[in-house]
Amino acid sequence: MSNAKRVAIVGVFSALAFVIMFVEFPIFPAVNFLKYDPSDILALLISFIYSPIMGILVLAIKDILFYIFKSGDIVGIAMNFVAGFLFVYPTALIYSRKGRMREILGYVVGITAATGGMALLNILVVPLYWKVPLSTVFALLPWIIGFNAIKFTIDSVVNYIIHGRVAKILEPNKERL
Ligand code: RBF
Repeated sequence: MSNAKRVAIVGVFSALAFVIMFVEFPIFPAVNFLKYDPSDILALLISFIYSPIMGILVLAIKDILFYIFKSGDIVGIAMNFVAGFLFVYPTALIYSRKGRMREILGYVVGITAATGGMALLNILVVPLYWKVPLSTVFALLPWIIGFNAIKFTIDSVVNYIIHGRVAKILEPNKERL
């Protein structure tokens, strides 16, 4: 693939992911600071079709744009980025076009890494961010775990269904398994 095409594709997917992030909505009222948006799917698509690093680049660019033009909340954006990274990077590394079972293993590891990692990170960050005692975070922990498990399961299912079709559009001449 040419460098120009690579830059163009990362640019287009980052811009699309940035726009898609505006649909964000909470899943559980108890933790309404956690909002679902499907933008990480674009980063996962790119990480599958091109490389894990290019997917992380899409993640970083859309988060920087969202921080500048919408949220202004550095903690929220940083949490969104870390969650996306913990999901996309291991999933894409394990996948690397090695077949359906590897792909499903990738999703399971990615969902587990993001859900477990974000549970730990929220235990550290929520008391500082909301100025609440540690006991409050532990009371919210089932919702936090449920949110991340649902978010990344939805992203996995959508990616599983569409990544082959998207690959054919982006790379029509490439040999595939
Ligand atoms: N996003 C996630 O995907 N998983 C998380 O565990 C998570 N924890 C967050 C904790 C705090 C205190 C904040 C402020 C945000 C968190 N976010 C998390 C990001 C949130 O869902 C949303 O994407 C951003 O706040 C941007 O609006």
